Amino acid sequence: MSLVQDLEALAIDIAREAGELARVRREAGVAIAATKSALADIVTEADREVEALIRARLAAERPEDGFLGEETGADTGSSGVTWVVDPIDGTVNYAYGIPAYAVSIAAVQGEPTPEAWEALAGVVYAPVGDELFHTALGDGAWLGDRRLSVNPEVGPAGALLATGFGYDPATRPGDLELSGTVLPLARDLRRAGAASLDLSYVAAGRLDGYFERGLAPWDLAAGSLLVTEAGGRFGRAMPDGSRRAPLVVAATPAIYDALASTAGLT
Ligand code: LIP
Repeated sequence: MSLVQDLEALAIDIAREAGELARVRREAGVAIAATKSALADIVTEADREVEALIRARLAAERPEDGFLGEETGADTGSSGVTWVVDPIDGTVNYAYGIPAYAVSIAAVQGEPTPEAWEALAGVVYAPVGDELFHTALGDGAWLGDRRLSVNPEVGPAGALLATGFGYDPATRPGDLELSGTVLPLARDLRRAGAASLDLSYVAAGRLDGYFERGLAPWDLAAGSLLVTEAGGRFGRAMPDGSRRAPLVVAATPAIYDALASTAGLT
């Protein structure tokens, strides 16, 4: 197997183990461990335990690699490969018992920032429903053993779009304004609460497009590769040079340009 296929296979194995741990902990009851950037930005004991499992497995299998995780931060490696990990994406869903959360693991090379990295492999695993979205650079995007493709066109009723809102209440007016600006393109909006699943759903054709401001690198690292490997387009930038949080847009090419320009992605 090639390097990217090896990285994908390792990510799949670890994501399955991590996802099962998250599912078992959820069934046993979830404790909020702390709040982070805002009152709504929580971390559970399971987030920490799952990230520790992922980190330990990666260190054992590929000790020279770097790591960037939502809960434990960054460690530089020497191999040029960095693992970008969200142990439980959709944390608030997870804490409330809404079965829409996923383990997101990506391997990137180069500087581990979304502006600079090249994504090599990515896995988004949703343990409830046992949905394993996975990809290796150049090998396409998959749900289990089914190859994925973005929707080739958008219906006459408009695009089915998804978005999300930041944890910081100060961002809400801008988020709502953005949603209102984009709404004329949409047949409807979905707000699932897990960016990695939103991006996976674009890749799978379950959504025509997705947009959100303020995502962290670990929210989008695996899902963005799934989108592009499924024939979709992905963009991330500071909208019109503003100082607001970076805007992410992902969509089928059938709606990408209209969505990106309407959302202000320069
Ligand atoms: C979440 C994202 C979601 C966004 C939330 C939060 P977390 O990540 O997946 O799309 O709207 O504000 O950033 O915190 O569950 O890992």
